[in-house]
Amino acid sequence: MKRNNIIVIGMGYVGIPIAVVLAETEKSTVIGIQRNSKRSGWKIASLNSGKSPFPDTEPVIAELIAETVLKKKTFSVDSEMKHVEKADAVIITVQTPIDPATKQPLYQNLFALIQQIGKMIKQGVLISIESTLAPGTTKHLLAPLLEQYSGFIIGEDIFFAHCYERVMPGKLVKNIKEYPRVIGGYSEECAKRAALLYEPISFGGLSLTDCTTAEIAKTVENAYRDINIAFANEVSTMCESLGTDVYTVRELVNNFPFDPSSSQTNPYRNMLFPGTGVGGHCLPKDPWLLLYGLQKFGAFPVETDLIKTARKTNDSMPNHLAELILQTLQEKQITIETTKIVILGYAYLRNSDDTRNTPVKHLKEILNERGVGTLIVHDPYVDPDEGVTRNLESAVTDADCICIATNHSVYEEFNFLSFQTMMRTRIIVDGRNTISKKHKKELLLNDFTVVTLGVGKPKPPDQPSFT
Ligand code: SAJ
Repeated sequence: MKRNNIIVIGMGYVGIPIAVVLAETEKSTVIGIQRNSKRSGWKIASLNSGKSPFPDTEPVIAELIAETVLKKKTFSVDSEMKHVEKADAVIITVQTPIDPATKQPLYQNLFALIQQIGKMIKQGVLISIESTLAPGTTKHLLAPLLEQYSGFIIGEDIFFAHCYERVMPGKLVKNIKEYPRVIGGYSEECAKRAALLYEPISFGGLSLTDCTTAEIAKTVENAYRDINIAFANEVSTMCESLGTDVYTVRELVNNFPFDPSSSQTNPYRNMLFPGTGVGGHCLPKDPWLLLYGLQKFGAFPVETDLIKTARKTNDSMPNHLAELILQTLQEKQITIETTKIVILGYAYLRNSDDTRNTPVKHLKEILNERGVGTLIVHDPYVDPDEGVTRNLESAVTDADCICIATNHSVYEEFNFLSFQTMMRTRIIVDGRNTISKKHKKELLLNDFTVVTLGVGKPKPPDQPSFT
């Protein structure tokens, strides 16, 4: 397969890494297409000047952009779709959001893009869609559109595959090169052609399958993680009720080795961490894409309570954390209307500036709805324009409660004792088990109240009842 001219549509967390990794091989000239919209159009000039849109959190990408744009000159960005006409391969990486109310995919933009591409592509082109899709989308929705608007037959004149991404913030390039890539072809020939495109950059190997299986694998991969996080969240609330520590329970569960003779082997269990909730652009969305595909293209209905309940459990965690805060304030006879609360962390993920679907947004909304007097959010990574402060001292001054909502490593290094004289009341509610056991002991000895999500108050022994 010829790979001289590659077009990558969508210059975001997925499009930019795949574009620069392909451009780095110098086997291809890559043009990134970015809509010149108000929100993201600035990326065109920024990328063409060799600058990364996320320099702080993705240093490797910044180097690769500079190298491929300025030195090798194998990567450039434009807003014009006309480059598709000469493309040997088109990689689609646009977002596939869901409607927050109906939980159904908002495919309008994707359909319009497929129609536009269909009208422009030449014979022999390979189209790879990396965006996460509901199972059945490639085969039943996008392929017919592509054939209708191009007049070509997929598998003979043109080739179409779903080759989903496995990017993770902070490891965008590493994952592309080192993780196995699943290639979901519309036909066997399509899968083979797509494999030729990805083979030179995929050192983790390629797994070829059909497009629907690939769509299921991707959405299941994230539904699986979402359910496991929900399990940890549910166990954490059980431990609160039973007066025990979920983190101790998790350590004991996970120290159950496959092979007792060498406990370093993979544990038999891998219980995840409870917390403030589940944010990001993958887990809150992908389980719903999976369910939509089943509902729309499944041959018969299937009960999917587990997946839906997991979503509900994870979405309930901001409320649970708010209750822990309000109960603790009440125990200290602090009136909600005059209290000052500081939330540490707004990003959905540790050491990240990414606030997509952050559960802390819900925590803020709940506390404001409950009439909290003053609410301030601190985050060392997130842009202050998102309503967060970088000035911690002024934030904690006269505060009654500090709530740790995101476990940025900077908070792990804090000596919270230094806030002793600044705070009005010394309450800390730790949503992410960020404060070490040792520091927690020091704080308790210095008139702090420290409440950790998932750690219950030991219950006094019940009087034995012999009735
Ligand atoms: N979270 C927990 N407890 C955990 C793990 C995560 O509450 O034990 C929360 C996080 O705080 C965050 C949310 O879940 O709010 C999502 O965290 P994540 O670690 O899953 O990170 P994401 O959203 O960036 O997920 C991506 C996914 N990657 C792709 O879809 C390509 C996911 O499949 C990966 O497993 C994940 O990165 C990863 O492991 O880093």
